[in-house]
Amino acid sequence: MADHERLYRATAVTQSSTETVDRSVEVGTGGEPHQRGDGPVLTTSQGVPVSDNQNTLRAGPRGPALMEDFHFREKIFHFDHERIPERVVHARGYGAHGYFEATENLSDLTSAHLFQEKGRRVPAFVRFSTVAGNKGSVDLARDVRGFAVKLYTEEGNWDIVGNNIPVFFIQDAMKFPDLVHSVKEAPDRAFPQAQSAHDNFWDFISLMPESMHMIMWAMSDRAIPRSFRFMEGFGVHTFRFVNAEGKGQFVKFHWKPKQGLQSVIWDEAVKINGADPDFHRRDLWAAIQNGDYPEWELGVQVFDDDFADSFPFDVLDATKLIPEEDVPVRIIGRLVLDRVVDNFFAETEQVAFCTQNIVPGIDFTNDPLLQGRNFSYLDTQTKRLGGPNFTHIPINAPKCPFHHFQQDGHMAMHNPAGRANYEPNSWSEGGPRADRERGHKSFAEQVDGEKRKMRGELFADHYSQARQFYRSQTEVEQAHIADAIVFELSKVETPAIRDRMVAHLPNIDAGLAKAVADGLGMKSVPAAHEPAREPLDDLQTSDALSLLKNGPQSFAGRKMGMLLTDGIDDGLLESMIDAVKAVGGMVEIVAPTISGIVTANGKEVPAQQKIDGGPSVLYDAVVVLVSEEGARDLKAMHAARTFVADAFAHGKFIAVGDAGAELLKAAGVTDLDAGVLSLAKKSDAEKFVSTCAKVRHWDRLS
Ligand code: HDE
Repeated sequence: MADHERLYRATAVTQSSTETVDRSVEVGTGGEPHQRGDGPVLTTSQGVPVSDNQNTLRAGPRGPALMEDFHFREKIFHFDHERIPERVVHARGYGAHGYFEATENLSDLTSAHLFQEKGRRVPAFVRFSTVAGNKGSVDLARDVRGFAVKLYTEEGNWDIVGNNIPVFFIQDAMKFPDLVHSVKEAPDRAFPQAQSAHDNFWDFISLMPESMHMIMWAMSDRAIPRSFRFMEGFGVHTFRFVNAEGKGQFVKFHWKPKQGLQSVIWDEAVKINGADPDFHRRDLWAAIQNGDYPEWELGVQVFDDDFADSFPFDVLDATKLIPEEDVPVRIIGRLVLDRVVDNFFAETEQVAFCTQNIVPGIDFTNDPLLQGRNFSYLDTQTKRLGGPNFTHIPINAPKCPFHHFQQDGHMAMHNPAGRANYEPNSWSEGGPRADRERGHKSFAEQVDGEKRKMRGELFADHYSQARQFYRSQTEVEQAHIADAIVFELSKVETPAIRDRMVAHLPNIDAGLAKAVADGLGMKSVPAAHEPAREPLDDLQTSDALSLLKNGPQSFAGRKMGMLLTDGIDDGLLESMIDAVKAVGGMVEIVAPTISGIVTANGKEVPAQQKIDGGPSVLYDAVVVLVSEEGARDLKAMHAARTFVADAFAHGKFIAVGDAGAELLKAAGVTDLDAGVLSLAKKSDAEKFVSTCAKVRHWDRLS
C-alpha cells in the first residue's frame, strides 16, 4: 500500500447512522445510478463518480494542490455560494406546511373560489418570524412576530403577510426604512442585535407619536410569545372583499389560535434565550412531529362605507384597529399545520411572500402602508432570490394551472416549447387569453384628489387607541407594560431621549406615565407633548385585547418539566405522566444526568435534559419528584435550586412530592401558596394538571 493510501485509511472513519440518508436526485435520462455495494456512489454535480472525497489532488504527498482538481473546485465553489441574502427584516423565521379549509360559503361577500363552498380545502405554507434580528438571532427577543400565510388556491396564490399584532408602528411606507434602521444594529458599532432596548430605536420612536399605539403592544407580553402556536395573527391592513356583482366591502383578517393565547414573562425570555435560542422553532417542529397539529381559525371583520365613515379613526390607518366589540369577528375557515419542511433552505428560506399576491374576490385598499408594501415585497424577492424566476421554485409556484408569456431570465425552469411567446398571436390554438369573467378585477373605486405628499386628517390621532389598549389590560398586564418600558428606557444612555419618550405617556394614561417615571427614578413625570389631535377618553375597553382574558383552557399542547431523581415512587411518576398526556400535554424529564433515573421499583426512565440544560423556564409548569437522598444531592446543585426558585418566581404551578420540600427550602422557596401543590397520592396528579389549565398562579406575581 502506498504511503498516501495508508494515510487516507487512517483518517477516514466508518459512518454509522440510525437515519436513512437519501441525497440522490432524480435524473432526467439514461444510465443506471452509480452504485457502490449498499448505496449510491458519490458523484460531482455533473454526475461524475468521485474516487476520493478526503484529499485534494496533489503533486506528491506533501506537494502543492493541483488546479485541475475539478472535483475540489466544484465542491468549494458551490459551498462558497450557499448563502443568499437574508431578509432585510424578518430574517429569522420558521415555516411549516398545512392546509386551509373554508368553513363558510361566502359567495355573498367575495367571488374568491376558495369561499364559494363550505369545506373547500387548499394547501398552505406559513412562516413565523421575528422582525429585527439577523438570521441567527435568538427566538425570544422582545419583538413583533411575522405571521405570513401562503394559500395555494385554485385561482392562484394568496399571501396574507401579517403579524401577531394588529397595528403597526408607522402609517406611511415612506417611513419603513427609517423605522427598520432605527431598530436594527447601529451602523457604526453593529450592535445591539435583535433588541429595541437602545438609543437609536427610542430616539426615533419618541419623535414619532404615530407609533404610540404599537408601542403599547410591543411592550406588552404579546412581544414575547410562549410559542408561535399560542399567538394570534392579523392581516393588519383593511382589505376588500369583492363579490361576483362587483360589490365591495371592507375586511380585516384575524387568525385565532385554537390553543389560546400564552406568553412568557420577561425574565423567562431573557433566560430562555440562553438556555435554548431556538425555543420557538423547536416548539413548532416538536409539536408537528408529535402529531399535535396547531390550528387557527380565520376570522373576518366585514364592514361597509357607512361604518367606515362613522368610525372615529380612518380605516386606512394601519396604526388603528377596529375593536371586536364594534365589528364582531366572524369565523370563516381553519388553518392546520401538519407537516414540517423537508429542507429548510428550499422551503422556509426561499419562500417569497408578496402582499401583491391576491386572488379574484380579494382587493387592496388605499392604506398607504399596504400600497408601499405592494412594491417592496416583489422588489425584495427579486434581490433575495436572484432574479424574476423565483415563482419557479416549488415553494413559490402556484399549485393550480398557470399559463403566461413570461420567459427566460436567470435559472428559468419553465421553458415552454413552440413559437408563440406574445399575445395576441395567431399561432397557438386558443390561448392563453385574458378572461373578463374569471380574471382578477379591481374594485371599481372612484378616485379623485389633489396630487400632494400628505395624509388623511384622522391619521393625526395618535393616542386614543394606545389608551384604549392600555386600559383594556388586566392589572398584571399593565404592570408588565410599564416594566418593559422601564427596562428598555433604562438601556437608553441619553437622558433627553428617555424624557422625550416618557412625555408621550401622560397622553395615554397618567398611571402608566407615573409608573414609568418612578421606575426610571425621575423626580417627576415630564410635561406631556401637545397632541396633534386631542385623544378621545370615552373609548370602551375591549376584552379581546387582553392576553390573559384569552388564555388556554387546558394544558393541551403545553409542556410539563419533571425534575426526577433515583428512588422515586413508580405510581406517582406514572400517574403524573398519564395525567399530562390525558389532556394532550407533553412531558420532559429533567434529571441529574442525561442517562435518566431508576425508580424505587428499578424501572429505568431516560431523561431528555440534564438539570443544567433543562432550566424551568423551558416549561409551562413543573413537577419536583425526588427521593430523600435525591433531594440532598440536588440541594447542593445550583442548577437544581434555580430550577425551583425560578419556577416559583415566574408564577409557575409546582407539584412537589414530600421529599422535594427540602429542595424548595434550600432554594429559598418558603412562602408556599396555592400555586404549589402536594404530590403525595395518585389522585393529586390529575388535580395538579387541571390547575395548570391556567397559565400561571398570577396572585404570586401581582
Ligand atoms: Fe414587511 N417586509 N414591510 N411588514 N413583512 C418584509 O419582505 C415592508 C409590514 C412582514 O416570512 C420584506 O420577504 C414594508 C407590515 C412579514 O418571509 C420587505 C413595510 C407587516 C414579513 C418588507 C412593511 C409586515 C415581512 C423583507 C412598510 C404586517 C416576512 C423580506 C410599508 C402586516 C415574510 C421580505 C416572510 C417581510 C417590506 C411593513 C409583515 C422588505 C416596506 C405592516 C410577516 O419586503
